[in-house]
Amino acid sequence: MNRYNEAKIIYQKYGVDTDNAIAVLKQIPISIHCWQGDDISGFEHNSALSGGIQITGNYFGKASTPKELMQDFDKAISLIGGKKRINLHAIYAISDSPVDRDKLEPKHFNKWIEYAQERNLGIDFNPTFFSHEMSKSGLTLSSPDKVVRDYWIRHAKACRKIAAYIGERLNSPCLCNIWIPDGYKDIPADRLTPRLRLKESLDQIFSVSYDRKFIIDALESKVFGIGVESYTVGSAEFYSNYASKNGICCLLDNGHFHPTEMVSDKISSLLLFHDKVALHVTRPVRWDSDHVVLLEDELKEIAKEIVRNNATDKVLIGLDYFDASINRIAAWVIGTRNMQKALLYALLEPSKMLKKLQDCGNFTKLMMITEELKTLPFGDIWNEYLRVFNLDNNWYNEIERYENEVLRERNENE
Ligand code: RNT
Ligand code: ZN
Repeated sequence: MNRYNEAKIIYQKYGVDTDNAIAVLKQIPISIHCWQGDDISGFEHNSALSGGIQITGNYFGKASTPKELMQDFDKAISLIGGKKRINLHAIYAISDSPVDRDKLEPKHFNKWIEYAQERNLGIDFNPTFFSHEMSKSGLTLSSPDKVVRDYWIRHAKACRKIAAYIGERLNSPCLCNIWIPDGYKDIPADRLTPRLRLKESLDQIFSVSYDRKFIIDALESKVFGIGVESYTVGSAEFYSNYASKNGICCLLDNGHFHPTEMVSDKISSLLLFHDKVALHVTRPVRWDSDHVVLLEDELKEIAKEIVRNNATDKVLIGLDYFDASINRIAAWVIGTRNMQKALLYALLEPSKMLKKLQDCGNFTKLMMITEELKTLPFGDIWNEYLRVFNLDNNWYNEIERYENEVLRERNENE
């Protein structure tokens, strides 16, 4: 008997159907962020990364053109099984001549749409409010300067139009996520007015309505950024209230909360009041450092909340990390596979039985089973999932080959 069949019998003893777990996992889309491929540089080529986020490392071979980024993304997705989406930012517009961000149009993303169509990918989208002249004060939609605010309102409106167009062309709703860097380094004299301005800017942005079949608007909160340590305009409370009142989706980035606050614990509360919840899954190490996602406890707990609450179609899973110190393509593969592993781990939980134990107060047995589950042959089920896609755990050879044949060349030509 092969290892999968043996493992299957072991899980059956807990009432878990491993074939079903694999079938469900195959259908859960993961939105993979294009920006891991080029350290969030984009194709504008005229400003450094700003907005309180930072990338460290200078591993060779970074993509610097649409062609290179697409080629690298292709390599990554060839090593990842299951449903995938690509998450783009406005700075990845493709155009022969420079286009300012408030003048972006759907046509600047046609190449990405073709790319996605050829590979059966969905697309998600983000306006880019950082790394730009107009955000050098650190403020965008909450700026006291109306010229600045209006510029970014035009940008956000242009991006919503683009997202709705992408969603329509691909016949799959495009998540359009707004994250702004706005905040202050030191203790503000007025916390209310910047938030009032942000609220008014958002009201203008959302005054145009689109079909929810094509676009899902989301707002991403944050607690602090580098250089913006004391106050963030778009806080969790601000956006969760704004989102509830206006029928907009909240996006939770698990690097955007206080270190002992857990995003896994927040998902159920949002699910009760919203039809969708979006995630940026990342790995904060001591701060919002955006390390590559590993198969850690909090990741497993997030996956469990999605699976056991039957929310695989309500929680939109996106990744958001960027590491420039290792091979960027491997970073994509490792992080995305880990998200899928966490989902599989959750799908292999006898959750009905565990919930029952909780309800009848049998916490000893609940703890005992939860711990026993940790040493079941999970790896054999994961390998079977990979096998379905003709993949295995020896994918790194391919990265090494690509590194030698493609990435090293790139560096020499620079
Ligand atoms: C920043 C936010 C935001 C960005 C991306 C590039 O702290 O997490 O989501 O990482 O939009
Ligand atoms: Zn994020």
